[in-house]
Amino acid sequence: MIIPFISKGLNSKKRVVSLRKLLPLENPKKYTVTAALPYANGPLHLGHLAGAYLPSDIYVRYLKMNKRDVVFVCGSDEHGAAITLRAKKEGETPQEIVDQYHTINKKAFEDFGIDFSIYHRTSAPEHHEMAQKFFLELNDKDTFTKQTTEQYYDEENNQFLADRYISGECPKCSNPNAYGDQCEKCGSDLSPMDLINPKSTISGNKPVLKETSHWFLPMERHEEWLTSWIQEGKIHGKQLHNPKEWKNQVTGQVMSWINAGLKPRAMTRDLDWGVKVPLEGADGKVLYVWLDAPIGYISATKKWAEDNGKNWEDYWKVNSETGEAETKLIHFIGKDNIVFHSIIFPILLKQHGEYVLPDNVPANEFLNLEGDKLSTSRNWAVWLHEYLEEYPDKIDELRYVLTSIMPESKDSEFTWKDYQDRINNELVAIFGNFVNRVVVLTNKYYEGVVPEASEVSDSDKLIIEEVKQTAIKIGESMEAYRFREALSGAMNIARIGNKYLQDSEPWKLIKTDPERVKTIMKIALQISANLAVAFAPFMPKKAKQLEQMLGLTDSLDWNDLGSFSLIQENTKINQAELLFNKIEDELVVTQLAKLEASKLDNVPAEPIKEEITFDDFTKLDVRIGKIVEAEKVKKTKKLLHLKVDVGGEIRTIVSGIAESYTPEQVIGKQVSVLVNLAPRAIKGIESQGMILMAENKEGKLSFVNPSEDYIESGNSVS
Ligand code: B3M
Ligand code: ZN
Repeated sequence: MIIPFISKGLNSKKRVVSLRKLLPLENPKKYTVTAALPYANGPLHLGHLAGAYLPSDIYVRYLKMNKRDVVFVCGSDEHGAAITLRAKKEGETPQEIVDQYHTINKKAFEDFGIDFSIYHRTSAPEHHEMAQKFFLELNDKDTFTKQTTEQYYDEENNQFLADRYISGECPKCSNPNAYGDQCEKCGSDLSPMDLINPKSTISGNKPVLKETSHWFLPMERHEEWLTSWIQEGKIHGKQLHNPKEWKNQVTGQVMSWINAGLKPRAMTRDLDWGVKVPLEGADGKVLYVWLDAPIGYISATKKWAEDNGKNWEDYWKVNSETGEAETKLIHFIGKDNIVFHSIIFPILLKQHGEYVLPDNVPANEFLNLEGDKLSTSRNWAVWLHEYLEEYPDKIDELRYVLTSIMPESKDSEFTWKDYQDRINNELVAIFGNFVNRVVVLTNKYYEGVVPEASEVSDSDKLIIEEVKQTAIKIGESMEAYRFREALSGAMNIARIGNKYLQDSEPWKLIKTDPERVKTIMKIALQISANLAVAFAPFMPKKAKQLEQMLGLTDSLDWNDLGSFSLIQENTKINQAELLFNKIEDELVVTQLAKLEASKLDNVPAEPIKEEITFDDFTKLDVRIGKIVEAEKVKKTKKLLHLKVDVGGEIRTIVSGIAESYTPEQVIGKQVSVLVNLAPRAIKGIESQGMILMAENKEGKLSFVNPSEDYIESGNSVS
């Protein structure tokens, strides 16, 4: 039910509000917003931003503009195999790795304008303390069952294998690189025993089984209430949240796991890096990182509350008298973290008994890059810290582009060409152009003093109405976590402004009807002020710059959106300055070249084979040959059956070049042939030699032969 806004034309201060039917927690006293804690084992890339950090920052900025009491927590996830494997690879300690990347990522978030209330870290002592206390409280409530089971073990490294220490084929989607706790491709939660052909990620060896004991979370015990909570938003008949506000792909994925049957999951590990299990008989064991890390949200809130004179329990616990939740807990994550935030952590929160449950988990899908998946290991990424170094003056532009392509309901793609087009065709040509014309003309006609408007025409009223309606829709999109849609609404206000100027042509009327121009410019200035409000959550720096250009000293809040009395008559605006600059082709070319170069840099060179002697080398007899016949070997993809003239003798050779060359392409080609290789049968054909080929990074083959003018069949190669 939308209660229509009350508008009395240009000077009404009436709030433009859209009150939806109020459901529980529709208007909570507080908001607890979390963003997934990034592993402190590497830098951040655009996929991280578009997945969890930009949407959460936009939402929190929107809440703060609505004067809501919100805490926005994040921090470094500093335990688990992701850290220790990186440390092993770099020859550093886990603490050295997390110290390095905690600092880099914390600064990168700040510079990009992600305005956390606190950016904490799970290696902090106060986190260990909170996690151990939380674990003990759960254990005292019989949350866990202690079980001795056989676990995979790497004998070469004397280490049990769980999580990212073991990989194998996912039984659900056949991803060959699934981990021992999760498949990142299909998101499924796994245990090491589920993996097909498991191998140690430390040594690559096939693991053996060895007994060990752990504290398991019997998730199957919680299936019933979880089902009701996810499907109806209810627990034991009590409405907690509105399930219709959850994204279908989130509830769908959670229900698929519940319907497949939840299984007990080990919540401790045989590791030395992490939060120690605070129990007798638990030496050498730490909390599973996915038990410890979400508690990091709580320990971060506690630290923030202590530093800001607040009570952290107000942001995490139900009211101790009424049992009612008085805060809205929202987890912003990527889709690979859904199981942990919609099943495991809620089980722990509910089991504890005093905590609120998430009101929503608006998980985003993945962002791809230039036609390929973003990949840290393949260095196929646009790194945030590098972007900030190269383009410190284009931060809001990147925020705009990433929000425009945000993978809110399906994977999406970042390309540098699209980045250029959106900045040039939308920010420069629509938003920047409109504002610039308004400010330039106001300075030109009135020396920057806001004119007194006279009669508002019917067409003016339509424009005002259209902006007000758009304002309502933007607010609704924001409340529903649809930030792409909200941003598009903000840009529509700029389009309305541009069209209004184009249609009313004040630059022509100024000679014949200066009074009319005063009204036009007054309305155009109000539309510009609306843009400063609408874009503030998305592009905070540019919005502030626009406010200053318009001489607005009081900071605007969300309820000003849709108002046409934001700029007072006879106040003075400032001189025009370009909000955005065009992106030149050269930037796109440079960045694409950088990505291509990273591809080459990134393929690990094959290790050089065992050393041979000169005598070994002289045994090789390589001749120049000419391919005189060629055909594909039936029922194979890679093989060509060749006849090669090696100087008076025709050799039959089977060669694996069919994926790089067709038979027609190779007939007549001069090639280098190893002619004294022992013959061998390949697919029933006796192959009498080998054609020497070069292979590039993409696996494309090409012939190895001297320059054309030097070649004659039968010549030897020495
Ligand atoms: N460290 C992020 C990841 O899976 C993970 C999030 C923890 S949020 C408590 O890449
Ligand atoms: Zn899978």
